[in-house]
Amino acid sequence: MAVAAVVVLSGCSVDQAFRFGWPIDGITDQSKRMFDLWIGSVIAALVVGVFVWALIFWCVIRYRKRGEELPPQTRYNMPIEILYSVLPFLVISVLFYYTAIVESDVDKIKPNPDVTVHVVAFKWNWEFEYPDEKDNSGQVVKTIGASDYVPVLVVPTHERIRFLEDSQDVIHSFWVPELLFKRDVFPGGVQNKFEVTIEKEGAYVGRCAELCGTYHSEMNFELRAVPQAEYAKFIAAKKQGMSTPDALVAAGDPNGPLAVKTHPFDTSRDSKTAS
Ligand SMILES: [Cu+2]
Repeated sequence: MAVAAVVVLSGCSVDQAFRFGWPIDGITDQSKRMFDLWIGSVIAALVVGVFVWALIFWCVIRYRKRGEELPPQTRYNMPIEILYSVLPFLVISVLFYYTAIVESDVDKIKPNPDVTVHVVAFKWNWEFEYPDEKDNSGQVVKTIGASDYVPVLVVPTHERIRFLEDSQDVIHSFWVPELLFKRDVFPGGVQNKFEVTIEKEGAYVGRCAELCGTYHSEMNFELRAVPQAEYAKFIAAKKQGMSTPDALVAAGDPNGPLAVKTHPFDTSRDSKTAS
């Protein structure tokens, strides 16, 4: 009854209930490994929990008060003392082992990524450069956000993308919720990096996840994961000197030239609307 009430009253679907609090479907292969770790940990916790509840209820019922006489007091029972010292250590060892494996896998930087994106964060927007792609005049292909333009970061699906991160002023954090991953962007030549392979096409809102000043909450961008062929068309259009919206139209992106998951903020000081 209690479990059913929690599921029904919280408005969770059955599918969500069996995610045991996992936030959203990730779109990368890395997020699937993290999901598996989460489910494994929850099942381990439930097994321990059910065992402990069973012991509690058994003690409550089997040894309930039957009279005024004090029952025999057991102390210094070595087997039990050793058992409840060793068992928790075993439990955390197993959790640590699998966490370390998944973490090093999610964090892995392999040689020769398919696509490299240089993320440059600044107060309060983003610049995305493709260092391997140069246009006709020898300039690196890039997209820069402005107060009236949400930068759209176009990347291909099913290819390993390496993100290199630099900040021009303070610490920001690159976060696309659907990646189930975020990483701080540091100033001062400390370059963070990570790699993902995105498996699901779509438009996803990206945010700054590190409080970086007045307009931190407006520091949004959009990630477009597109098929390889469309990505190639987009890059070819950018190399000809097109703007990112024009290149998205030229590549035939179904989501259109401008961000669809977020919008530019109103720079008017009288504006009261949030992003
Ligand atoms: Cu920021």
